[in-house]
Amino acid sequence: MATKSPTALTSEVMIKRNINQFFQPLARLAFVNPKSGEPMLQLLSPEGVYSVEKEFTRYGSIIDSLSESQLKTLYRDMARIRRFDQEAIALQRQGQLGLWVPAIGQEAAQIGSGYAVGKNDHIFPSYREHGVAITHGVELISILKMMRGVNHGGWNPEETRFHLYAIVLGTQVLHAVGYAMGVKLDGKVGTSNPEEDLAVISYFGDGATAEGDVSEALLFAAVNESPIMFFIQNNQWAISANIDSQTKVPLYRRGEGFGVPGLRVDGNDVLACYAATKYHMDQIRSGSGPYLLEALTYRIGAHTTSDDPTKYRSEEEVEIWKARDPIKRYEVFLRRQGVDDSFFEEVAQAGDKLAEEIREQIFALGKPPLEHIFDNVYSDPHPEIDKQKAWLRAYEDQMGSHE
Ligand SMILES: Cc1ncc(C[n+]2csc(CCOP(=O)(O)OP(=O)(O)O)c2C)c(N)n1
Ligand SMILES: [Mg+2]
Repeated sequence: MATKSPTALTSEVMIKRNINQFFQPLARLAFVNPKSGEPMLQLLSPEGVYSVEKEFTRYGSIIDSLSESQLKTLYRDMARIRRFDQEAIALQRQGQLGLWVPAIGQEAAQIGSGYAVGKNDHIFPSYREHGVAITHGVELISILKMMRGVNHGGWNPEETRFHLYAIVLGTQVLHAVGYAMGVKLDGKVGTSNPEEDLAVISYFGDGATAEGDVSEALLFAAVNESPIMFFIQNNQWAISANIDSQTKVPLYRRGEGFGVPGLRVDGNDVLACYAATKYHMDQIRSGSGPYLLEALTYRIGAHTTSDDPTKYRSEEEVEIWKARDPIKRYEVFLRRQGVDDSFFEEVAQAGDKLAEEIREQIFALGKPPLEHIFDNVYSDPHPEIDKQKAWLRAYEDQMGSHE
């Protein structure tokens, strides 16, 4: 990738103006302020300027090897997932979805890291990783089906290696470590054949780090030298609980006491997220043991469509993080690389088309057979479940609400 010299761009000037707000210290957020002095891998500044500090050369080399088409894909998919998110919020408001979990603001952390996960690797997400999902072939409508309640999971993890969403915080991290321990026992790590090796990555939030499951997972991974990456998306809020109430040290250091080293990455910098995930997943696959990445980012929207964040956080804080928008920042970078308007127009049009398709697909979904609620509770028939099924069937028949 050849870096071109900076050119004057209107959007860049606007971004710079906003950036001046960054440096107003937010006392409450002392150690999550990117200016706090904590080390952080950043390859793309908020102004969209690409540079690699000497100590981070190994990450820069990964970006240097990306083609123009790969660089464009990162943009295309960040824009795609944001548009999808906006449409999903609208669909929920129109009564088409029971709930929606927005990931706006976290696109770089998800698309960047997602594309760095290898073709044999397994991914254990929480419930907000829609961006990671699309980098591994999960169809967007599958995610919506689950949020509409027409099935229990949405996709087949055997096909995508992207496991089902976990709503109970931190549980997926233990599942992931268990899987990683199995991978090692199967001799699929450090075989010196990169085609064979595989690793595991688990995504979880800042709030989930306070769960006992996550501490247990870190310890099991460390003592068993399991091939797993712990990927924390620190969006700084766990519903209404701020990061201050979850930790006394920066989260990239959370694994240290267990023996799991870590790194903080600018979670709004798609190139840093890609490079760090790629570098450390490659290492893990070849037998280096577990590693932890903290992607420092921000949840721009509500926790879910059932939440009202204006009740617990200031507009000023949200504005500061909007100015660090991962997509806008990357657009400035691409334009500097010589990517012109026609590409961005094409992406915008693809977004309109996606919105239309998603609506058509949602409206075409029928109601699932009522029995499905009960069918997967136990592997064998159970008299109590049969009783409940019969009761619900009679109730629905009486109400005439389920054909
Ligand atoms: C064990 C458990 N406790 C509480 C909840 C309720 N809950 C759902 S999401 C959430 C906040 C999680 O925050 P974080 O881990 O930072 O992830 P984010 O939602 O910000 O992506 C809570 C408390 C839950 N799902 N599971
Ligand atoms: Mg959070």
